[in-house]
Amino acid sequence: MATAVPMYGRRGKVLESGDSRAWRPSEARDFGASGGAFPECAVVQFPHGMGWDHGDGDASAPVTLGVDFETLCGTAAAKAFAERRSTPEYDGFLRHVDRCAEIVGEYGDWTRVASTGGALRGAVAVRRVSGIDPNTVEASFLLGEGEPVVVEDGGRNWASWTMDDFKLELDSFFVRCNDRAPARRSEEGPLQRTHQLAFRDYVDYVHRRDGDGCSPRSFDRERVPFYANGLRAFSESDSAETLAKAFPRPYFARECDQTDALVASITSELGKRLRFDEHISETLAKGVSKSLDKVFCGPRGAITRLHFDAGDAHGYLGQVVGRKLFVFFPPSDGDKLGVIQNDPTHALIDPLDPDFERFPRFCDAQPHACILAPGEVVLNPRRWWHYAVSLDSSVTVMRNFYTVNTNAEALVEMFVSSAAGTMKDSSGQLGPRAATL
Ligand SMILES: O=C(O)CCC(=O)C(=O)O
Ligand SMILES: [Fe+2]
Repeated sequence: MATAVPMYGRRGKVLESGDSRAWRPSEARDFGASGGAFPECAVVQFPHGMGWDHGDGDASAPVTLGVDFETLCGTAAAKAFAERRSTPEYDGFLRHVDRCAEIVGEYGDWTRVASTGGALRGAVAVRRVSGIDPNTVEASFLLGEGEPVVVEDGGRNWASWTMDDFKLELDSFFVRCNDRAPARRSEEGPLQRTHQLAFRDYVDYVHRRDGDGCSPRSFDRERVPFYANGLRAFSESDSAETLAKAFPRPYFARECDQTDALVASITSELGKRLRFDEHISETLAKGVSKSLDKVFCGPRGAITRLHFDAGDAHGYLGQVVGRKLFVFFPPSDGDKLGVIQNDPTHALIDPLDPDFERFPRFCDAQPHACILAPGEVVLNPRRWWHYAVSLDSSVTVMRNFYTVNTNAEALVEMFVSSAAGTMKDSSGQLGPRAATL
């Protein structure tokens, strides 16, 4: 008898979602009466049992060439990590390192001037505060255009984990990493390369690559680092609860992160109007909330190119391991940064190595820069452009959030489109109710 096979879009989404628990066929009966294969499932399959081992042995599993999917992915990743390939932004970062090294001299520490040297000369130092009153955060930093701020004790209730603590905890969690982040709809220069592997193997790669010390000479100048960015470890890993306990919401965000309350009222309102059963409302609420907490792990030189966060979201980014250089530009600088036409939340300027000939208006843009150390959290108001690069092997915990007074509308929109998607998913096409949203 055929097993209950999840519908298209709900199975084998390993490549898209990074969820290694997604359904994949593993027994003959999974292929159903038609015997057809599932092209979207990344596992070796044989339609109509072709090539199946019908001998004496166990005929229940598809032939897997003796290796499982995870192993195959890990091998491909290791090969890509060893390839000699770079990207314009990694080369730009290395030029910045060299300019900073020139400033401090042979025996100086280039990271001391990483936020003030080279192209960042003239950058405004991001304001630093500590022990702030959570009730003042919205008015001081989020209303109007807002202003980024480093909360030096922002991670005071966080665990001080090392990268190896993350490795132990996340272990076999299957993660995606890539050499150009974030992904863009269109790419100038080399296309983004993406690989997947177990988190423990990724951490081994980071250790191997970075070694000790971070002198300009110790950078691998031929191989761009792969960055494990936007990991949904808070929601999709078996360690979600442990992580939530180790890295609770920072104290200063207690009042201004109103996302949970907003999500609750939006789902209940939407549920009433669309006559959802409770289950759909809950699935929606969880799905949206889940997507907001992320982990970023990478070697020195792992870069997030210039962008602002989609969905009109505010964000906070906290360092748990290593230091990270952030460069911000105010929303009003957008037209000076080489915004990508069909990708308006992304910009082409490299803040560390700008091409003034191509983007002459960049001369008038005002960078704001900071180096974030472990335990510090930077608040990133909506629509502020930002660029980030790891100065050490790094782990960052990040969350996007919403407040009633500033960006709640965008959250509503996100729900409406996500609700339409959910209805589309479960009926195979856009249902009549979703179509009228
Ligand atoms: O690499 C980082 O820490 C920045 C991440 C970020 O801004 C984002 O993914 O939206
Ligand atoms: Fe961002």
